[in-house]
Amino acid sequence: MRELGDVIPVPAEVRPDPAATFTIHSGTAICTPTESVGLLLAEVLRSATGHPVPVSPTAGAIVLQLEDVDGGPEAYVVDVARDLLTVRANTEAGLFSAVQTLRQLVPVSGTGDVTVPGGRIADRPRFAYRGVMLDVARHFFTVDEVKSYLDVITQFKINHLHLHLTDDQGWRLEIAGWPRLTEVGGGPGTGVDGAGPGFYTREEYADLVAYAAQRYVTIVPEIDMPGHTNAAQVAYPELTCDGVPVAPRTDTEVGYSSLCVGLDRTYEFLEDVIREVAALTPGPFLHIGGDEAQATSAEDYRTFMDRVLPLVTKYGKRAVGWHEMASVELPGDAVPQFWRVETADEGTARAVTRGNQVIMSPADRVYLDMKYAEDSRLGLDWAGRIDVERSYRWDPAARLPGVGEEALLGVEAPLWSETLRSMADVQTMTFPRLPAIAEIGWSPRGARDWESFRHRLAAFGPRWTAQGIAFHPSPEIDWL
Ligand code: TNX
Repeated sequence: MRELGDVIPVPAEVRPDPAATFTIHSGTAICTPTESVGLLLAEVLRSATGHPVPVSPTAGAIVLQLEDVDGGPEAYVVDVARDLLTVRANTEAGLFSAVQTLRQLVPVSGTGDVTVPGGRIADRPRFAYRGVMLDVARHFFTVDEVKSYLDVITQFKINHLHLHLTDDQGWRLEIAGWPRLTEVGGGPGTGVDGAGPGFYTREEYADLVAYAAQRYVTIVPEIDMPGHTNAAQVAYPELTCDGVPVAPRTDTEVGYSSLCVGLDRTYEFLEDVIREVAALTPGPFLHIGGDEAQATSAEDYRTFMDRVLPLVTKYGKRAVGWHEMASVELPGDAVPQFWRVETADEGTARAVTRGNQVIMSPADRVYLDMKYAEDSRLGLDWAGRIDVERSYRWDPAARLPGVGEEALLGVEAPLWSETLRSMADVQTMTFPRLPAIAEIGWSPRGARDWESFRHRLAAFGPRWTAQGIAFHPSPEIDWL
């Protein structure tokens, strides 16, 4: 049997009661008015035991209920007693968080009774935003692949999935009125080395958004601009300043493309795109990229952002942008996402003094596309090599001068896909580093400890194997 606190992210409060073990047996049922979360828990417990685990609104020894608990919308309390296991939370998202905790306390699969250690867990997140980014522009991943990824990352209480939908090598979301974006930009030969074609129709994207919402995950769509726009300009030469068609690109250079800042057609295009993406996305965020705009002058960049930021507001969304965006005056609800290896950034700090919140994604700590070690088959190394301890031993509130705890919306781990060709590749780069970053985003700073973490992480080797998830067997961990 696992110990009550053997969970990632480590819970805020754990009080074991060794006298009160709960047994899931063939007669155990889940009692809950919240059927959606009840069914998810039932699925987990059926797989762990082979027992039927019915869900009912009136009877059962496992009780899930909505009730006031401390700690905000995702907080929950689990009480494990001898004959009763209760879960309380303010919201369904909180109950879902609790289910992810319980999930780690039972086997992935098996047949026969399973015991859950007794005691109380009272848990709540440190940050509201705990994200992962997947680059579907450099290499496309299908809706089913992304759904399977959501199934794994939610186990670590990740609640935002940022999709990098457009870049120089591809455009992956259908936009009404601009069919060539995806016909050409998502067609054969797109992606790095021409190896990652594909795009989401509007229906497919809506299906993905709904699937994420059922798991309490907010999709954050990114349309990168004014740079990283070669694919759009291949599809529509009218989006270049001279109207001359540009060649498709499948290499990994960055910083060479720019939308034409002085052209009215640019903003007609962007208004169509922003309106569409906003309409398809129920979540509050719309990411406008803004990174590596080396082909746009500083003055043009400012002109551009001053026209585009109001469009995001006009269609009811909060703009997120890579932190270069903070070189301009931002609306108060805009969110710069810090991504570089530097340990200071003037624009981000200035935005914080004006009240903006920040997402932390320092590349030297959380970039899931960095190599683990010199001999890693996958990944890049411009921000260094990142093994688990390096992902774990840092704090988002201590990274940038002027950007403290109160300024942080949260933490996100981006996974760029230049070197990736399959979901197994995606999994290998994600695990075991994502659990480290998830713990930074969720757990209280004082509850974190590297030795404890590496011990808890070791148990996930066999769990991932049982789930069919590829992972890097980091030598820092004594895998079980
Ligand atoms: C930098 S991070 C980029 C991406 C690359 C990535 C590779 C950022 C905002 N821009 O265009 O894919 O490095 O690690």
